[in-house]
Amino acid sequence: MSYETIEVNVAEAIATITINRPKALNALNQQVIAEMHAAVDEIAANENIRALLITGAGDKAFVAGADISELAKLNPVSAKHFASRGHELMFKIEALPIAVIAVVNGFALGGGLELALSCDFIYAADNAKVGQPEINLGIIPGFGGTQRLARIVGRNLAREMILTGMMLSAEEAEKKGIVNRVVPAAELMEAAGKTAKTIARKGRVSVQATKQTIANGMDADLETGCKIEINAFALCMASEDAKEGTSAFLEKRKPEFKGK
Ligand code: CO8
Repeated sequence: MSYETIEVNVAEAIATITINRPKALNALNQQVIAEMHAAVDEIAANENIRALLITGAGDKAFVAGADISELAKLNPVSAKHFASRGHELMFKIEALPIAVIAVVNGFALGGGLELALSCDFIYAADNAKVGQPEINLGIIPGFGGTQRLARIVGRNLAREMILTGMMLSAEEAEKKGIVNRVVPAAELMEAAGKTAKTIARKGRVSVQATKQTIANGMDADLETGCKIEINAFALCMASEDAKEGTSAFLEKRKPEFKGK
């Protein structure tokens, strides 16, 4: 499939989606959201793809937010539709059975930070900046920022960030647990690619089970979360990958996971 506002590449089982509107700092307009939906569906349907990187074109921004020129024209009805489509996309990314790494190569603001937060984790360039500056536009985050950011950094820092619109440096974002790793800008893609390849070599069944178990348990109480884990663990044991992984260890060889 061909796209106008994003680029999708697949190499060595790793897909990369690059949001490609560098003149608007890769701002998310409705076309980007629609094309991202289609690209993520395509990736979900391709069993040969084992990890996904999401990044922005150019060296200045990952995504500087929703496209403000489009936002300015929304009424409550069209805003609800746009916000809902954005939320659906974030949930679709979270539900992918493969690892998804946000490669934050510059500003990740508003909808850009929300997109990054829907990925499994974030690697950021040392010059990146993250924030939820919607308050400066007289609005609030609309692609999940009030919810996912608070779950990651806690209620009080989320309140401070969203109420002030402050930007955090990559280093501060790493300290607060928003970013997993800060890398010199020139080495960012390579570092994320290396981690993607590491996860891509694991069994597809256990990668998916890990993601689902953490996601389903996060909002539950500890006992319920642990019950979810017990069931997922038992299901994993029915897979060929589990037999292969344990046999390979005992036979002192490298496992060859088939993803079944
Ligand atoms: N939307 C549209 N265009 C943008 C955006 C944006 N979010 N951000 C930057 N641009 C454009 C600028 O207008 C400019 O275009 P032009 O060259 O034609 O004038 C170009 O990108 C370069 O930007 P700047 O000249 O401003 O570059 P600076 O280096 O001076 O500043 C900043 C960089 C700090 C990133 C600055 O551009 C900025 O503050 N951008 C806006 C950040 C922002 O407020 N983001 C939040 C947007 S709202 C949002 O994300 C809500 C999400 C939920 C929506 C729910 C749907 C209903």
